[in-house]
Amino acid sequence: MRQTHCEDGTPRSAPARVVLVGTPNVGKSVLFNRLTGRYVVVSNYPGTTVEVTRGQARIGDVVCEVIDTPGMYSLSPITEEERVARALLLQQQPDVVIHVVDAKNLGRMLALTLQLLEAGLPVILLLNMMDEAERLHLHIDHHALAKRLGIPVIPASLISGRGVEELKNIVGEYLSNGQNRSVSTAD
Ligand SMILES: Nc1nc2c(ncn2[C@@H]2O[C@H](COP(=O)(O)OP(=O)(O)OP(=O)(O)O)[C@@H](O)[C@H]2O)c(=O)[nH]1
Ligand SMILES: [Mg+2]
Repeated sequence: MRQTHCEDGTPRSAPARVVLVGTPNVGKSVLFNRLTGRYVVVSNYPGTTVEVTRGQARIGDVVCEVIDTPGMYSLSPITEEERVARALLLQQQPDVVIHVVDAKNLGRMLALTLQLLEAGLPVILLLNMMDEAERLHLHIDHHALAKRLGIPVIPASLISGRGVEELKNIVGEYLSNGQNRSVSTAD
């Protein structure tokens, strides 16, 4: 648990928060379903018609809230969906941000990873759709990429569950090490 504040300013404990981000159609919702249990809430983000799905997960010893965000291409929002995703990232102090990308189009997707890092967010990069990338004989040196970016980079194929256990282990480490971590909320 960590301290946040209620609307009247009094402190309260809130569950750790894991936010899933990425462009449309990369597998965020498949990951959400793999991480969360039965208690899933879908609601419109306040003041918008954009739906946000939240669920609970137990990762390691920590019970956390997982938030599935609408697809976004950039932290500089153009669409209402992107504005909501940006607000979820910058105003809700995530403990972990999982950037899900399509490994087949990695080059195009890393710009958002860099923006997330520049915003000071605790990012883990998940290279999804490795099954398709491998079918195309694409080789990705994820160790070198992790070194260059300075964050964990995990190859995965969420549709079959590949990479999910490794991801959970790393998220668990972030959650147990970063209980009092404060994240830049600069807008
Ligand atoms: N081949 C393959 N397909 C996958 C994998 N992961 C997800 N998919 C498929 O990719 C499609 C998109 O997955 P979603 O989870 O809906 O993607 P999303 O990121 O939530 O998309 P938006 O909600 O539109 O932003 C679905 O048809 C999935 O079945 C994977 O590892 N391999
Ligand atoms: Mg989705």
